[in-house]
Amino acid sequence: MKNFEQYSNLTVERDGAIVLIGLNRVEKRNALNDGLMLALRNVFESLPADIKAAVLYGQGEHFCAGLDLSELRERDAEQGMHHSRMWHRALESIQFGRIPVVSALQGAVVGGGLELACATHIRVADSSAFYALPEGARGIFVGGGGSVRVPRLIGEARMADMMLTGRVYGAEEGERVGFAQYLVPAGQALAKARELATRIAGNAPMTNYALMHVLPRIAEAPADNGLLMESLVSAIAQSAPEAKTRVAEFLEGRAAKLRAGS
Ligand code: 1HE
Repeated sequence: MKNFEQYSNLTVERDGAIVLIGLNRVEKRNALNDGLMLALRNVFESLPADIKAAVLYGQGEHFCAGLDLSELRERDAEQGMHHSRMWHRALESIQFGRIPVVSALQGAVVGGGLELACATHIRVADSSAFYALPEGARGIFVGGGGSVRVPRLIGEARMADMMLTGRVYGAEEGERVGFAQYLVPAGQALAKARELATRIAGNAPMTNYALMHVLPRIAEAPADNGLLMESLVSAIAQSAPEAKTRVAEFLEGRAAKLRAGS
């Protein structure tokens, strides 16, 4: 594969302007060990400049069974803290990287696997997907950014319920509460994620950048700061030559029409 390193626990494949990154520890349900987290960070930090969007998916029947629990036994408190910080850096390389990431979810999306999915920008689930935070039952706590990212998607009360009671959300309920933005029939998540990533790759880079890096900051800022940031970014985006070309295409009747469901 040109331009990409080979990884034993990840598959990395280019398709035009998008890259497909597959978790590849099927025999362990794609449980995330240190090697896999470091590989993920490495791949997201070294994407070639002509890659404009990514798809993240799990090989086999499950997206990801979370943290590799066999590695947990070996850590004391200080090592545990550094390990959690290592996860934070890896997941930040996805959420605040250079390109939007669409995840394709099936089967287990649990524990650290859910934390990983929550660091992507769009989640496409098929009807086999289920979501859980078994950390509660294992006597631990989330350590991969879940306490920050999960409440932003589904609310703090639902997250507390998941961890206190072991509640598992099925695919339909998961879409309704906000885990996934798209729900598709079994086996179709990867195809839908590819379609969306291809569309995203065709956007103006400044628009994609603003949605990844500015929108989440505006969402956390006081309203007056947010409005000012919005004006600044909007002015920068509309002054780019690409924006002028796209607006001209619309005015000359050459842009695709907006339609419900498209
Ligand atoms: C694992 C792991 C794992 C599977 N660490 N080895 N995550 C969890 O608590 C979820 C644990 N996993 C499961 O509940 C189930 O494996 C699944 C529902 C995901 C899939 O079930 P199934 O029947 O298809 O597979 P399995 O038989 O349970 O597992 C197959 C093998 O994968 C088996 O190993 P084997 O050597 O006996 O074949 C399992 O031990 C192994 N395996 N999941 C290690 N997670 C940054 S903090 C994040 C904290 C967390 O993520 S805590 C939540 C961890």
